[in-house]
Amino acid sequence: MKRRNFIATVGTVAAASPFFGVLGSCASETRAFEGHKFPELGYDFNALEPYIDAQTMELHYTKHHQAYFNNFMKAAENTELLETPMEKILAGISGQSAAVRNNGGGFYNHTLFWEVMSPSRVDVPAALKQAIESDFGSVEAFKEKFGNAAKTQFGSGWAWLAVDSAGKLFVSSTPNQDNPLMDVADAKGTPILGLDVWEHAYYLHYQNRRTEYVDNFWNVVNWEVVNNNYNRAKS
Ligand code: MN3
Repeated sequence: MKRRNFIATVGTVAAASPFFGVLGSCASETRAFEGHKFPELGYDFNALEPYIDAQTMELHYTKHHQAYFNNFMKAAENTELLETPMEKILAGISGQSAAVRNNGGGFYNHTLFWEVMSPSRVDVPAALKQAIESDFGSVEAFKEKFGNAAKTQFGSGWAWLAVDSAGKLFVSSTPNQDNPLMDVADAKGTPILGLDVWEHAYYLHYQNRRTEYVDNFWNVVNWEVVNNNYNRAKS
């Protein structure tokens, strides 16, 4: 596989995540929208082993995520969607086609997913820890709630930690490639952490053991990025 395409180092990601531009936030918030871009993966395919295996990462990124992006761009061709930030598209997704909903969602969700993972373990920063304790009781209680959402999502979908319009954290799950930004979501807000529980995300390594995959997710969460997402969602 063409590893040379994905040689960004972990340090580079921490310093300047390429995803912030795609998600249309961070310091570039005042800048004009520059179009939809397929993100770089900020680490090597084997970087999250043994929790997420290299083959799964490679297929997930180069095949699944790439396909969502390509199909979204195809659906957006010759429409104003090309010039519309993804957050805005998702907020009005009930007025879009199934192709835009599924592929735009898949494009956005995976971009966030790669971003919130890291090969090196990072503790939960103080600000986010305090908010989690305030809204869930404890970090352990939050992890249990999020884990349950991931484990009990029927069929394909995602588990989320998100911030609602009042700035409060909540846990939810969504089917398929939906997410809390969508106007069709039961629980609406800004996702700051997401876990893919489609079988393509874990089946090669874990087969039917989704529970084990979900429990191991905590070993690869990049809490620094989640904390940054939290601060942006609140501001
Ligand atoms: Mn996936």
